[in-house]
Amino acid sequence: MNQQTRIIGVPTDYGANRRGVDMGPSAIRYAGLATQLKAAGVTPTDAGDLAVPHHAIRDADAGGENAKHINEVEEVCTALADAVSGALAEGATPLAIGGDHSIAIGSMVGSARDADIGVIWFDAHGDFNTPETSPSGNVHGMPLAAALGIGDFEGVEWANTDGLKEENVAIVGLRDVDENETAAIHDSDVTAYTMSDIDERGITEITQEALDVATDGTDGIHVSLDLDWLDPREAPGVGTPVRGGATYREAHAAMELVADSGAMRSLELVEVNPILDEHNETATLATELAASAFGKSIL
Ligand code: Z70
Ligand code: MN
Ligand code: MN
Ligand code: MN
Repeated sequence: MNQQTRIIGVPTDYGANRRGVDMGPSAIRYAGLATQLKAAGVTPTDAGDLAVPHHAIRDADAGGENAKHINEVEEVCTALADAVSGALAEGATPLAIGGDHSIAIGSMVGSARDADIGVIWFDAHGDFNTPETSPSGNVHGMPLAAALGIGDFEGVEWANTDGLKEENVAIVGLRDVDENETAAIHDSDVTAYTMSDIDERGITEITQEALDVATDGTDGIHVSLDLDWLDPREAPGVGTPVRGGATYREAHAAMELVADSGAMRSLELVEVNPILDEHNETATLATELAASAFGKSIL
């Protein structure tokens, strides 16, 4: 097999409340991402890191009261969208490594530039806030609403994408959702699965359904993997750990089903925070899950 994948580092923490997630790309590379991808039978190339604006002194609350650092997020996501669509145009599967989850706006816009896509969003959180509903103002809690043009994000050209419909979005693993987000998710046409759904029906059935949602009438899917989807026992190095997450085996099983579908056109690994990690184990887990998503098999 000669599938090419292009690693795109996105060392930003402008969307998050806790610093340090900007070191994610280094940690994930150091954990052996390229080696893992080769073991999955794909040929990785590394495009290096995108330029992220640097402020020597950063006020945690600076820039846009309801959407902090939105200008920096726009700059980074616009560059990422170009890098993702550029990789696809050259026949490589883009693999964005974050960075906080705000980068997903760029990944989705880029992946959907010349195609109709679906999205599977593995996350403890809904990431469905808008600047008007967000309790924190952190843009990493908003990327799905941004790409879908919900609320304040309606008509925001750099963030919206015509190539993604709510009907083709599946969120998997919810266990920490804000009140306003619950209403917005219900009002939308996205499909959302909580951890209780996984407990009741099993990860295989839920992932298969999510794949059906995301592939229905689309050219392929973007897989967005927030490492806080996993239980903090497996993935302690994240900014917002929430108990009761996916196990190591559930996460691998889900990624293996993604690989079996043959539908993945882009992938991202986000929210790895090396400062909060233990011996780089969350970054290591991210590389292993990427390998499973690209089809690494045991036999
Ligand atoms: C909360 C907010 C969040 C992480 C997303 C949390 C957001 N819903 N945290 N991803 N790690 O502030 O919007
Ligand atoms: Mn997230
Ligand atoms: Mn999350
Ligand atoms: Mn609707």
